[in-house]
Amino acid sequence: MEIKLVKNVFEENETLAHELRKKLHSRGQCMVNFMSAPGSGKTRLLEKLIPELQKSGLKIGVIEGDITTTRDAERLQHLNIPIAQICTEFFGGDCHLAAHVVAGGYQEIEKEPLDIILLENVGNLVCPAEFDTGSDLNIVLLSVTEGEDKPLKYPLMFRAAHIGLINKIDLAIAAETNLPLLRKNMLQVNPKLQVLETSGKTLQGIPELAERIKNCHTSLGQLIQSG
Ligand SMILES: Nc1nc2c(ncn2[C@@H]2O[C@H](COP(=O)(O)OP(=O)(O)OP(=O)(O)O)[C@@H](O)[C@H]2O)c(=O)[nH]1
Ligand SMILES: [Mg+2]
Repeated sequence: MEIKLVKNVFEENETLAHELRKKLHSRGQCMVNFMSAPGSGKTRLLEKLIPELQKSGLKIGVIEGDITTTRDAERLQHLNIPIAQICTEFFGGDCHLAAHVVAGGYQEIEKEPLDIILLENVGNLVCPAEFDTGSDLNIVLLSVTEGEDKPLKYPLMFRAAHIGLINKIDLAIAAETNLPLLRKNMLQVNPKLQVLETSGKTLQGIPELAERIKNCHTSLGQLIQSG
């Protein structure tokens, strides 16, 4: 009997991610996927990044991904923007967001006029990187307390990312972080990674990060105009 070799178990996810991306683009929207280990500072960063993006008149929506609780969505509620919270415990407790799950989250906010959708993935330094979410930009956060070796030990997310944030930079001295080594390890895994130092406390690097995200949205608009 012929043996069927499954070459791409992620094929279905990729198809759905492609469809979602196409749908967003047709509406002039782009999506940014924030990934990191639990507690690296994704939600706190979003809290500071969103007002920075709003300064340019951009309409921001958020899709939050967690296994349980609506805590992260609650922390962003004061920003008064459309937010969808996904809790994966209702369908198996996945440690990542697959494209069909993100599409479900998007459905909850798609009636709102939005320019940029910020997606906070489930806290996990490995699995989320395996799934195309339909985003245009992947951002990985590594906080200075996690150790310089993490890009080498968990390379997948750093390879999948366009931007790498060295986050909680305000704690670098207290944590005795070797910043040049951390940066070198990130770039060893992915030489194309754009590395920024950020802090959700002091706001260091937040305007630069907002600029990169705005550029992504602008270039998307140019792409649509040129057909
Ligand atoms: N000093 C300092 N603390 C931070 C910074 N960013 C986040 N924190 C703190 O770190 C803790 C975790 O931050 P969160 O924003 O919840 O991290 P997260 O990545 O969203 O966590 P999960 O959603 O559980 O994966 C909180 O106590 C934050 O206040 C930062 O830039 N500097
Ligand atoms: Mg969070």
